[in-house]
Amino acid sequence: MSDLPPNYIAPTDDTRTLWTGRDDGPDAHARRWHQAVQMFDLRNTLEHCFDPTICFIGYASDLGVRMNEGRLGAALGPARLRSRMASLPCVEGITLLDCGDIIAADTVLATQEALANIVERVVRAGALPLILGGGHDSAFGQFLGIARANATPPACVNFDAHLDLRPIPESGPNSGTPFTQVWEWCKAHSAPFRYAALGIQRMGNTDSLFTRAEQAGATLVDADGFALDMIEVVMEAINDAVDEAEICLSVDLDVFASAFAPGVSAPTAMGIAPDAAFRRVLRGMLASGRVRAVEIAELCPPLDQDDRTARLGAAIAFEVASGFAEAAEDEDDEAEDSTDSTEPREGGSDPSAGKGDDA
Ligand SMILES: [Mn+2]
Repeated sequence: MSDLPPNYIAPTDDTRTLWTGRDDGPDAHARRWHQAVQMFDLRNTLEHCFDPTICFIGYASDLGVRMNEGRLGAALGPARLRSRMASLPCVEGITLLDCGDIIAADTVLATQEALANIVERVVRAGALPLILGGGHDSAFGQFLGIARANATPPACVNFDAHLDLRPIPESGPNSGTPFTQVWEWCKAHSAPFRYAALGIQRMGNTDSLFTRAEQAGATLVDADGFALDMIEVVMEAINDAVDEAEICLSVDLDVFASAFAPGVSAPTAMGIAPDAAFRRVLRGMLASGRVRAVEIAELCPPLDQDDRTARLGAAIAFEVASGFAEAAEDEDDEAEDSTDSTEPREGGSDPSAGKGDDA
């Protein structure tokens, strides 16, 4: 394993202070994330995590947004997300580690490489990286980290108003090009490019970008796909796109309507709602047990209103933790079933959870 990148910042006292919130006492069933989360400095070796473990990694950079001529502020996203996650109730069986931040390097590519380094470490230790963004250029770093940790490159599933498949300009990659970088990486490594973009806006992308998506073999689900009577069709489309690969999952907060997510560089007037349809698709993917990393991208606190977008990002983090816990439990059950198959397999509390079993 290579050295830690110079733009890795281990958790500081300030990081710890962000995790402050309501305290209902030490009872295990009354605890909140700020009471459970441990600061972990990756200059120490992260030993193998036998319990389901989430490692928060801040991608405290909006360099890619700047290079994309977007509105700045996403570098402050990770700190805001930590504050808003602090009072979430603990999810049983999940260990939470805050591993600190990646800050902008001289270039977007160097920043992405630094993230990849950290993601690879965490994935190799058997934990789930939860990347707190930050410009969406993080997606290539996430992909690269998993691709290096595993034998086969993962599929990318991206909730986003935008395809993020723009040609890479002479100035280098930016927050609108991460999946072009993945595509090019796959070409260079003779690997299939597996990409599903969900919640895509017709008006958020030019015709030529849709043509590129077609050339890339991407699977697109537009915002209208997020209706309860469409879930099965959408899950099937995602399953086909993923094709049994492992998944790196992106939630770009601009996939949501600006009424829900005003605090992003590029708000979306007619974006999707964070409703049951969205949650079922998200849970379906987590239930597959194939999600190897998750990122919540593009939170821009200076543009937010009453922390609405930050709270939404935190709520998604909670969904991820809950879904991850259920998937881990299912895996345990399966392991037990293989030694003692007399017990019927328990379903989750969410009736949709089983639908994504082969996502
Ligand atoms: Mn994006």
